[in-house]
Amino acid sequence: MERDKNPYGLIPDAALAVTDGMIEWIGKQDAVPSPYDRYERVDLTGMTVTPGLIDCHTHIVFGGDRVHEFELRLQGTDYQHIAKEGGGILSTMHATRAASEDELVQSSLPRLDALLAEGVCMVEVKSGYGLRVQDELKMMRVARRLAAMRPVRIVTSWLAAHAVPPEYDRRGDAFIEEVVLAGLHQAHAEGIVDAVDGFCDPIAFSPAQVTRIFEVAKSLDLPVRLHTEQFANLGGAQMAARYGALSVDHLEYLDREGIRALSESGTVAVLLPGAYYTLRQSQAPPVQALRDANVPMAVATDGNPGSSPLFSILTAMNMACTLLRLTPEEALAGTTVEAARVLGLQDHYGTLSVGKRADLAVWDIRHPAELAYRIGFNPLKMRVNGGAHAG
Ligand code: DI6
Ligand code: FE
Repeated sequence: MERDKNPYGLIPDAALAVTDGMIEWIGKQDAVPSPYDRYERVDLTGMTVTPGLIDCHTHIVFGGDRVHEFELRLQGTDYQHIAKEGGGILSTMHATRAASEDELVQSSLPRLDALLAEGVCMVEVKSGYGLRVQDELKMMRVARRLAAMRPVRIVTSWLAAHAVPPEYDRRGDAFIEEVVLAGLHQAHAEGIVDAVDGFCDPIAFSPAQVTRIFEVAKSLDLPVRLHTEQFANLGGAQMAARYGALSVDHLEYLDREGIRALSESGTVAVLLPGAYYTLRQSQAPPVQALRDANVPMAVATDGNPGSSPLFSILTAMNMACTLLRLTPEEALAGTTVEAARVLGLQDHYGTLSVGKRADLAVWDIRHPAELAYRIGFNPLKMRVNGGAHAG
């Protein structure tokens, strides 16, 4: 997935050497330098090796489920209406508050494992279903515990500004001070938060409110990201770009000014086709305009109980192609090199390059375009995490 090479940066008949969890050499098989003769060899004849996949936007830690809302939506009730009636994110909030840390670990593990089974080596996990300091912290601790239980890197985002809980009804600003920011300081001190996220939407927080959060993030030296332009356009993308946001996510209602701002700030556009599909949205994110403006695009599952109960990165890639018209190459870049950029880790992850971490996915396919092609079929042969065989 290195740029300025063949499509996909593909090297036919390749070999790579791994030492101490890092890629030490990569090139053609017939050009392997002789010092590597004494290395242990793994024969991957006929396979395709890609960077370990990266799911850069998930909410896999949560309590309960939202299957009843699935039924309601199928009968015609819309997502925002369910949210306004106290369902949606708030329904998951109740279940998440009620769950212990151990229970959340146990309920989240199968979702994490489903991602790993498809070659994912790094997963971002957000808070945002506690909406009280102690429960937001609990979610972040669960994410850190998951990282210790599986060979995977987990990156956490503080998304306390996801919805206003009932006890702060009509007091969004007080919620931001007393929960979002008070909790952020604690989470930061505890070392359990890697980035700050928010939801900028008429059913959530205004750009002015998010600005307040981003100012504090900046003072703590934490990178920012934003869920924005999902159901309406409040100018969240421009605001996030002003803060040098790593990413803006969803973007169905992104406009020209937003695209211009992103192209200037280098912010990655994260496309979440699972939510677009689940909510049967009629307006797709402006992929061609993003491409024309050279805005990098990532693809993620948004795995969550409501708007995107999708825990398959390969399906997200397929949907990104079929529903949003990405090329299979863009879809793979979106779950490797661009996803690494979203997490601020592009120097160490996301391509098969000398000096980067040896996170590899080995597939029983002949060409990388096949990854986005099939639906509900998993050709993963082997996952390698930091040079170690990981299933
Ligand atoms: N937009 C989404 O699609 C997720 N969060 C957000 O801000 C959905 C969260 C949920 O419905 O539980
Ligand atoms: Fe999300």
